[in-house]
Amino acid sequence: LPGSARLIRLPVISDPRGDLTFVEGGNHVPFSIARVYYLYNVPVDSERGGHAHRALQQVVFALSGSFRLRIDTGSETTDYWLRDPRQGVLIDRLIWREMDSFSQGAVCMVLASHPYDEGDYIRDYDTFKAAVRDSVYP
Ligand code: T46
Repeated sequence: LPGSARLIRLPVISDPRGDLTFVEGGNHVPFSIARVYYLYNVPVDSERGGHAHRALQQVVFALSGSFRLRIDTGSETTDYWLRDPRQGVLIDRLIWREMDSFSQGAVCMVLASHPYDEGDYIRDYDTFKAAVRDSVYP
């Protein structure tokens, strides 16, 4: 749903050789995956995000290490401390997100529903709030 975020759990196949997790677009994530990107070598005091998207849906994972993902719907804020590579946060469109407190060596992987498009970003918080209002009361 637009304006919502929730945890997604991926399957894990464990045997004495280790763990294997997989993700299928349209199955474990509710969109077909058009893009994958990852953040790494992130300084501990770095802050990333600070924007929303008009159309993009994404799922954010900590493949290694940990970080905080702050989700802001415009009316409430939820912190997710991501540290389990099986568990991601599905971020629908029109959600403000901020990321910080990256542990040393953290790797954040993101699955995205569309290719990169700067025009899809809302980088101003008041514009974000107005877009949320317009989507709730069109
Ligand atoms: C998001 C959070 C979780 C590209 O050229 N292609 C890409 O696919 C991406 C993601 C970024 N870029 C360029 C755009 C900027 O010049 O890389 C530069 C850094 O991107 P940005 O400042 O947006 O990075 P973050 O970590 O603040 O945000 C990113 C995503 O952009 C955003 O969609 O939800 O990760």
